[in-house]
Amino acid sequence: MAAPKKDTLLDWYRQMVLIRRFEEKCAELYQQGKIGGFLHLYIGQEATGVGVVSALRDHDHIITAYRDHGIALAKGMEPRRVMAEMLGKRTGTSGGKGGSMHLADREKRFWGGHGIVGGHLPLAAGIALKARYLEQDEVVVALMGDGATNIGYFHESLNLSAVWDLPVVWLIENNGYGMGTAVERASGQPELVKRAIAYGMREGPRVDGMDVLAVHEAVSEAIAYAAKHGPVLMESLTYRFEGHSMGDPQRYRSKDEVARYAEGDPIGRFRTYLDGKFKNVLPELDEIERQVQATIAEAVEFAENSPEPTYEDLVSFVYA
Ligand SMILES: Cc1ncc(C[n+]2csc(CCOP(=O)(O)OP(=O)(O)O)c2C)c(N)n1
Ligand SMILES: [Mg+2]
Repeated sequence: MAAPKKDTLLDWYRQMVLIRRFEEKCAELYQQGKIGGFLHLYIGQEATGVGVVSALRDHDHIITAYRDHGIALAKGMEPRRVMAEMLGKRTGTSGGKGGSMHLADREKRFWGGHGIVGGHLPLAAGIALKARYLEQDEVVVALMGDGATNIGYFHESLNLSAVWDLPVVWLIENNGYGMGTAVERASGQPELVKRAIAYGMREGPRVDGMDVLAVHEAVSEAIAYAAKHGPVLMESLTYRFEGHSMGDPQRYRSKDEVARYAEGDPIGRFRTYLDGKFKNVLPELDEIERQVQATIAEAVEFAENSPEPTYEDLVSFVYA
């Protein structure tokens, strides 16, 4: 595969930094009581999100679970409107009704943001069935956590996708844990990608999820395969640096383990890669960092100064 151009690589860097800083700010706003409900941070997993989204063609679809801020921002949803959604404001991407776990953008073919573990997998199959039925060259990338592979939705969706040769890339973001349960404690076969064999679909690869280039390349290839031949099950080996959600005491892992993974921070790694590849690029990366900080500051200001939803908002779009 041809190496992406410098501008493209710097844009991936920008996206990864944007996700990181956006979420650090969200954690702060959560502590201040300005964000309510659940908040699941993607910190540590940015290379997977940006690698996947950058591999999508314009007409492809993407869907994920509740750890969705990274995908929303990488898909180009406006940071200020995403921040307003986090704060439950009227100017948010779903008018403040969805919040952290339900970011979505129909025009960008980003179908959410879903709180029920595995609940979005049948939807992914359905979107792919539409594409196959109408003979459209569209692929669905369905992200899920390692924990989601043990729920019935996973079995039903993967099985049907193989039976009907649906154009889906099933991508397990294996961050080592489903809440406080390590993969090895929950799965008889901890090499999750091997489950592809049971469904008769293409297995793999199992990619280094902390390496944005590796993820981009593997997913691009998987999309090309799925468009032609049907489903693929692949896995991205990643790690979340923060708790499952805010307030997780993290008794299931040691500080040493987190520190070990932090040494392989996907943003730091990519920065080192860019520094080795392009002459005198560090000032450019620092400038990107400054621009991102300004974007976040502006997003917070916009969100905080936005109006709360009204009573009419409360009763609109309700099915009874
Ligand atoms: C059907 C269902 N059961 C249980 C839960 C509670 N729950 C929320 S997240 C989670 C763990 C999922 O872990 P994983 O799929 O690995 O995703 P990660 O949080 O690591 O991104 C559980 C059990 C839920 N939301 N939905
Ligand atoms: Mg997990």
